[in-house]
Amino acid sequence: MKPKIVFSEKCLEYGSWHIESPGRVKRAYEILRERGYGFVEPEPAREEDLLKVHDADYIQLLKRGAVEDPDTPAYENIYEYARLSAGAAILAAKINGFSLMRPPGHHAGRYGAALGAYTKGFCYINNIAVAVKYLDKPTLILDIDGHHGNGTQEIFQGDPKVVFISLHRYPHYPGTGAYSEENCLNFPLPADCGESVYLRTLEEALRKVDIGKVEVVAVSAGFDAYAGDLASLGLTEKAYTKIGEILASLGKPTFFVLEGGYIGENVGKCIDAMLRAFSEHSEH
Ligand code: Q9C
Ligand code: ZN
Repeated sequence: MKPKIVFSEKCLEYGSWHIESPGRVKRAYEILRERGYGFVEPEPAREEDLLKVHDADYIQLLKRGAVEDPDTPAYENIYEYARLSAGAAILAAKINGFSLMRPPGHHAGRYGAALGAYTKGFCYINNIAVAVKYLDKPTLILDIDGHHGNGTQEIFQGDPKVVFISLHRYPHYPGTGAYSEENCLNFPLPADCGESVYLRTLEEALRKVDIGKVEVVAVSAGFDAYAGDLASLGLTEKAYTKIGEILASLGKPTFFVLEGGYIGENVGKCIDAMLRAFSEHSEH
């Protein structure tokens, strides 16, 4: 059975001028609806769930909207939108689904902008981190967004329950992820490296993980490594099909949280490619 999509139209209410636009998610939603996916509505995360990941003072600033940076605007009610996106990640974790929500999260660190970056890269709350802390199980976080998941690394570095793998374009925003540190395994890749380099690197990365100790796989599912997108590594749908097969071969409960990917048509097609391959190759 294909994973369910966690989605609320509320996430389309703000920011139509920004590259991290409602249109990208709306288009992806339409494609997945046409292709027969089932949908479930999220609820906002509770503040206590956010506080397992973020500093209380940062959450207060977010409530007041005092978190603007050059990439990441202080939209009206952004706290509520961010809380709903985090709640959707929690629901995806509970049902092994795919959270198709915005804003994204993997550049948000404990105090806002993570690991020395100047901006939060369109992120407010680290959604996948909230979901992983909620489950509180030994987890492999695989970040396939084309940018380094610097916020996720900052939050989980040194955490014995978590292994974090990120494949990303380098040098590129946010500037981190050039090398591995402790439980955070980073695989910097040159622009437009292409699918065979990417998939070889992913398999090498997964070989480094003691998979017997992993109980959950959490995928930071960004699609801006797609050819021509913001962090292009030259991938196409075919690569996401292979990623879905590789994830299925791990044989673990798996959930997905949308990160970047700015060409909505591609985002929808790649989600379908990945989830279809994942479900077809998973044992029932
Ligand atoms: N303003 C995600 O894909 N670009 N974020 C910085 C200088 C930031 C990407 C360019 C890209 C952030 C979730
Ligand atoms: Zn990205």
